[in-house]
Amino acid sequence: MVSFRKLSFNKFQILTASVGLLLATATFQSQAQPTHNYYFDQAAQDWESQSLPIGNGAIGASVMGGVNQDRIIISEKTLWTGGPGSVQGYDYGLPANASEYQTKLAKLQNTLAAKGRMTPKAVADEIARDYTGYGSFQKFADLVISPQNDLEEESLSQYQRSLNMQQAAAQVNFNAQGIHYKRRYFVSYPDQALVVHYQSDKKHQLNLVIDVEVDENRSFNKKLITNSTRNSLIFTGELNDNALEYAGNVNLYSTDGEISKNQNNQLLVNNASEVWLTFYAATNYAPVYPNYRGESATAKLQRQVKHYQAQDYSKVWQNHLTDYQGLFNRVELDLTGEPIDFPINQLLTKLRNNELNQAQIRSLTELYYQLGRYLLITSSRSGSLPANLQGAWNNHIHAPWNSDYHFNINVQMNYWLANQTNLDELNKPLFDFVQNLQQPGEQTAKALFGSKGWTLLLNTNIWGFTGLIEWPTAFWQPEAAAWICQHLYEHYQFTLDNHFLQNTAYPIMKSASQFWLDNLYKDTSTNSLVVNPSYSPEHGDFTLGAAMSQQIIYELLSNTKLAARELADQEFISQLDQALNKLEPGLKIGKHGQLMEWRSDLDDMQSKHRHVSHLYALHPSNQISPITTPALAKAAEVSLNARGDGGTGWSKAWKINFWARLFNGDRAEKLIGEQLKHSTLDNLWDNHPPFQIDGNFGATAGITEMLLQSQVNQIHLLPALPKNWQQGQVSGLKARGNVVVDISWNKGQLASAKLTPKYTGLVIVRSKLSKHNLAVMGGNSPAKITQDQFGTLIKVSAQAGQAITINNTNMVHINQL
Ligand code: FUC
Repeated sequence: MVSFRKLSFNKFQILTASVGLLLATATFQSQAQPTHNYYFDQAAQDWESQSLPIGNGAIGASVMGGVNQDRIIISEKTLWTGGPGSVQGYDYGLPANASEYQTKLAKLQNTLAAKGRMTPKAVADEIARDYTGYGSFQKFADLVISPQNDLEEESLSQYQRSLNMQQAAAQVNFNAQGIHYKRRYFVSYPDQALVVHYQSDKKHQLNLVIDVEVDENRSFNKKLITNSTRNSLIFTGELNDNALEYAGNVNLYSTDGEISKNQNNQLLVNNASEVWLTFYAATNYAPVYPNYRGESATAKLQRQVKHYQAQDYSKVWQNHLTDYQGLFNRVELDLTGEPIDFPINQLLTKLRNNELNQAQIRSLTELYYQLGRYLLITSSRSGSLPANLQGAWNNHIHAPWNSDYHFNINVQMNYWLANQTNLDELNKPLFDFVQNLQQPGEQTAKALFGSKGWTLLLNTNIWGFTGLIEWPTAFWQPEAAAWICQHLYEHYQFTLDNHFLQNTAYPIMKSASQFWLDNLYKDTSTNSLVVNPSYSPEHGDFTLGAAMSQQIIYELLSNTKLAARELADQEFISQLDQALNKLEPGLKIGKHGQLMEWRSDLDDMQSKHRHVSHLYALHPSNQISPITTPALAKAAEVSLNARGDGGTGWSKAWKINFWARLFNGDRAEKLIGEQLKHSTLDNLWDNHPPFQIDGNFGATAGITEMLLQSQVNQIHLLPALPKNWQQGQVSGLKARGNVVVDISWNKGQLASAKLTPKYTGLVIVRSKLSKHNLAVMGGNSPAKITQDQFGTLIKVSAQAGQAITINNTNMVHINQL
C-alpha cells in the first residue's frame, strides 16, 4: 500500500520558442487524485496517540479498530457539562457585585500606572476570581462491535488500520481464519451520521454483537427495536451535572444476515456478508444566551435520522464523498517527495532517528500539510460549534483545559488555514460562535468594565462564559474579542463578500472597538492611549501597554476603520481616528536590537517561553514585514532567534509562520521538522503535550505562508521556499482579494503561476525573479513590471474569472515534473 501520493496532477507545459521571445502557457488540471493515506499495522491501544480521527464537524469519532473488540470513540460537540443548570452553580464568570469589581479594577489601574509593573499573582489577588460550573466537553459514547466468538489471534495476518484523507474515511483490513475482513468508517455531513460498514470476502461470515457504552456521569436508558421495518438501538439520558439531554441512535442494516437482539439488550447480527450501521447523536443544546437549551434531544434526533430502512449504502457513501471532496480537492501540494510504505508510527520513529532522506521528509510534509486541511473539514462544518482545543475528538469527561476555546492563541490558530487553503466556508462555525458570544460579552463589558461593546477574557465554554478565571498567568486577556475580529476582517479580505462584511463582521467589530474606545487608558505622562492592565500572554509581569495588547487593538481599530469606510459609517470613523491618533502601536526596538515585548525594555533574551506574543504584528497581523518595515522585521528576527526553535506543539507551528513571514524558508522548514519530530503523536495529532489540535492547523497555515502570502496587498509567490524544496507545485490556494493561485517551481525558482481573480481590477504580484525572466499573459492591458530589492512587482489589470499566467522564460520543458 502506498502511504503517500505520487504526483501526477497539475501537468503544466511550457512551450518555448527556440530563440528570443518566449511564449509560455501554463495549464493546471486537477485530474487523477492521488492517495493521501497513512496507517498503523495494529489496533490502537491508546486513544490519544494511536486512534484515527474521522468527523463531520458535529460528530468526531476515533477509530481504535480492534479485531475482537472494535471500539469507536464518539463525541458530539454540544455535549458539555457546566453552564446554566450546573449543580455547581454558574454565573458566566461574572461577580455578583459588579460595581465593587469596577472600583477594584480602577484602583488596580492606578497602582499599576504608578508602579509600572506587578506580578501576575499580585494582580490576580486583586481581580482574578474562582469560577464554577464552567464544565468540560464530554465523550458522547463508545460504539463497540465484537464478533460473537473471538477470532483466533494466531490466524491473524495483514492487519492494517488506515486513514484515507482523500475520502475522509478510516479502514480496517485483516485476514483471520482464512477470511478477509474489511471495515470502513466515515462521518457523513450530508447524512449527519457516523457510518460503519463491515464486509467479509466469504459469504455469511459476519456474526456480531453491537452495543454502546456511556460514561457514568449521566443517566442512561436503552431501547432496542428489531422488526421487519427497522433494527435500532436507541439511547437517551441526561448529564448529572446540568441535566443536558442527549440521545443516540444506531440503525443497523444487512443485505443478507439476520438481525436480532440478545438478553443483554444488544444488537446481534448472524450469518451476514455485509453489515452497515448509521449512528446519530443529538443534545438539547442551542447556542442561545442565556439558557442554551433548545429542542429536545429526542426530537432533534428524529429529525436527523433520515432513514430507518435499508438504504443503498453506496448512495450514502457517494454523497459523503461528493460533499467532502468538494472541499478537500481544492488544494493540491506536490513537493516531489518519495513516498515510503511504512506504518506511520515507524515512519515517525525513522524521522526522529534521522533515517529519512529529504525526499521522504517532503512526502511526510505533504501528508502533514493535507492533514491540517482534513482535520479542519472534519471538525468545523456549518451548523455546529467551531473546532475546539481537541478539534472534535474527545475521550474524557474532564478533558485537558476542558477542551474549550482559548482565545490567547489556540482558537485563532485553529482557523489560520481556512481562507488561505480555500476553505472559506469552514469559518462559519467560528463566526456563528463569535456572534453568539457578543451578547454575553456585552454583559461582561458592562459588569466588569462599566463600558459599551463586548469582550471576553482568555477562554470560553459553550455556555457564554466571558468572565474571569483564577489562573494568574493566563486569566487576563481582554484583547481576546479584538483578536478574533481579525478573522472576520480577513475573511472579508479573502472573499470580498460585502454582505458578510455588512451583516456579520462589522457589527461584531464595531462593538469590540466600542469596548476599547471606552477602555483605553490615557497615560497622562505621554498623552497616549494604552491598555491597562496589560499582559503579554503567560509571560512576565503585568504592565501598561505590552506590545501585543497595543498591536491587537491597533489592528482592530484600523480594520474597523477600513470596514467603516466601505460601509460609509462616517461618524464612527472619526471616533476611531481620535483613538488611533493617540494609540501606542506597540512596535519598539530595544537595546538588544529586539522587538520589545513590553513598553519598557524589559526583555530577557535568555527566555525560551513558548509564547512569542509581541510578534503578533509580524504574524498573524501585517504590521511588520521585511518589505514595508525592514527595521522592525529585523528586530522581530532578533527576538525570534532569542526564543529559539523549541516550544510546545502550537508554539513551533506559530514559528513556522513567523519565519515564513520573514522570508526564511530554511528556518521555517527546520521548524516543520522540529514539530514533526518532537511535538507530534504517532497518529500525527499535534502534541502540546497533551494532544491539542492547534499545532496541526498552525503548521498547515505555516507551510502555506511559505508558498504564498498576500498580507501587504501583494500576492507574493514563493516568499519562503527552502532549499530542500527545489521543485514542486501547489494549486488552488487563495490570496486576499479572492484570487485563486496555482504555482509551480523548479530549481528553487518560480517556473509558472496562474492567478484567477474573482473580481475585476488591479492584481499586484510579487516574485523574486528578475523582470527579464518573466512573461505575463492575460489581463486587460500589458502588465507593468518594476524591480526592487525583493525582486519584481507585477501590476496587471485583471478581468474577473480570467486567468493571468506568469512564466519564467528561462525554464524550458519542465513538464517532466
Ligand atoms: C494557552 C497556552 C497553553 C495551552 C492552553 C490551552 O493558555 O499558553 O500553552 O495551549 O492555552
